[in-house]
Amino acid sequence: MLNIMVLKHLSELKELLVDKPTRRMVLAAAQDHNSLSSTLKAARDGFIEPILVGDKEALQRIASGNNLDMAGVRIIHEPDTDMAVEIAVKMVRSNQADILMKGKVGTSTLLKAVLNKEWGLRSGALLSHFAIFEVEAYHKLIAVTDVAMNIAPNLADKIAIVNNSVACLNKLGVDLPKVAVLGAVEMVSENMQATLDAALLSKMNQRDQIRNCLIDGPLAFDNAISIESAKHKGIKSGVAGDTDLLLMPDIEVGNVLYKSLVFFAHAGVAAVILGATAPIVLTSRSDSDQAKYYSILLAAAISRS
Ligand code: COD
Repeated sequence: MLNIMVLKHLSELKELLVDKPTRRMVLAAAQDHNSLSSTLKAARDGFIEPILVGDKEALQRIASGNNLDMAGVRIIHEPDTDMAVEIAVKMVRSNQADILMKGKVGTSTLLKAVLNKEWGLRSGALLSHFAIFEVEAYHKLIAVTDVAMNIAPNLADKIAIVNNSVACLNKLGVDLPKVAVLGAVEMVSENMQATLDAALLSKMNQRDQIRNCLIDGPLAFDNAISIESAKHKGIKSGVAGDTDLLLMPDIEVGNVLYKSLVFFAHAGVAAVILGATAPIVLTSRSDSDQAKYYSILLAAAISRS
């Protein structure tokens, strides 16, 4: 199988979908121009079969105003946003759809529906956000977690976040992803919780308590992504300079890195929520149409077969 970490460009995600069956994707509160156009493009390219749940009149207005072709696309008319989200989540739960995508609805409304104890998509695992970036200055795609869901993960949460991401990378063909646990420094400091958690995660990995990956940390950002920086500091590491996955200490660091990569480094991004019974495409309003399109492709690539 093709290994995603030999890829340099998100456009190559398409190669992971060759010979994979078309996935059914339900767009919740579908009357959102960017989400709708990226969904229709992914459908036109043959990667998904879309189901739109939302306000039909608004959908038709957006489609005709933006030259979007919705011919043959299944639409479930539900103008109430909360109800549209509930219908979409229940369709995934009852196996009428393989992927859930957020449309014109707030992130926390969608996540709370996904976490609903009676009809949500809980699997028993912690849900976490997983993003893959295409950055000109790095020699391959790089994954980052968790930049958007878990606010201040403790050690147990970080173990679950690593496990979610590693399982996802394994599905994408990376047998032993290199995981860098970030801190502000590369030495363990009793005053910095992130460095303590990083050291524990590394030791748990060495002892096979966290499997299918190679973890090192704490690593400062420069050591994680640059072998010259690591050598300069005298760091011996099987991860430094060739990281596949960056584990963030908390949502603020993660979110600032995400936005810096996109706005300063003009990085491309694809992102999904992992740990639910199905992948969830949950991009933010500021994400480009292309980011939404690649996120749909990523979700399709990891969706159950
Ligand atoms: N995985 C699994 N279960 C969870 C998770 C999770 N990540 N988070 C909460 N739960 C469960 C809890 O165990 C509990 O049973 C129930 O859900 C409610 O838990 P609360 O009260 O702690 O959580 P909520 O409902 O107040 O909030 C959950 C959110 C995911 C909405 C919250 O963590 C959040 O707002 N995260 C940040 C999302 C965000 O704003 N991102 C934008 C950045 S771009």
